[in-house]
Amino acid sequence: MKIMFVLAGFVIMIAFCVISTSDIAQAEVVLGTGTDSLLGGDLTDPEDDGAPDADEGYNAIFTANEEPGFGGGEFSFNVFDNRLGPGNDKWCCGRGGGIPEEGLYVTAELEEAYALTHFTLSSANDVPARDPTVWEVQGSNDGEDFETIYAHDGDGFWSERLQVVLFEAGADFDVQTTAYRFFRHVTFDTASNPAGAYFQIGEIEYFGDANVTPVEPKSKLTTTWGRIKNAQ
Ligand SMILES: [Ca+2]
Ligand SMILES: [Ca+2]
Ligand SMILES: [Ca+2]
Ligand SMILES: [Ca+2]
Repeated sequence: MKIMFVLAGFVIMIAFCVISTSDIAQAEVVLGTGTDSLLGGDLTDPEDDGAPDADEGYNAIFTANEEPGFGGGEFSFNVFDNRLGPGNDKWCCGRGGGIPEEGLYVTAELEEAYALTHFTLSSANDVPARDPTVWEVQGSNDGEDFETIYAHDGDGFWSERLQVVLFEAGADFDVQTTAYRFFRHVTFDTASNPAGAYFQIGEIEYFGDANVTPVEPKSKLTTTWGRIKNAQ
């Protein structure tokens, strides 16, 4: 009987440790403001040698359902120009008439598939009312059917202009066991939508693992329990 209580105690202790660990995970880490606070070397340009005005040096094919292109305007591909600043360093400001039901999206097609490990999203320099409030990061392997990887619920998370915020698998979204070749950012709403100039994003960086080994969530608990049993 006594051994039963000891074992029950162990189980409660282990469960408490597992729950505490998941609660400790920090969400939405602010890295700083401006170009220097970007992580750099993301999947769309690992060498950071992209020349946006010429659209050269990038390691991804970009597409968008609004304002495709880099140079010459505040176009959508400027979220991958490795810069945070005024003018054309951002994608701005909405095509008028409000955000369509499908959202405003920009897609990066990579040469090989990666499981998303973390990404950064940065605010642009204009008024906060144009910042995305409801948005998703999605993955696909055919560029047509997309799965939601991360969905933002409408809360504001930028406290400054040109601020770089990090979102991590295991803290902000599920650890990925599926690798994707297409990553898409979709904005469904902003505070000022649908009036006037209602949209802006400064920069997006995606990071991933090309060789994912799925982790069995219960393996740690099973191993610990096995050790306890063996010790009896
Ligand atoms: Ca490059
Ligand atoms: Ca524009
Ligand atoms: Ca940019
Ligand atoms: Ca980049």
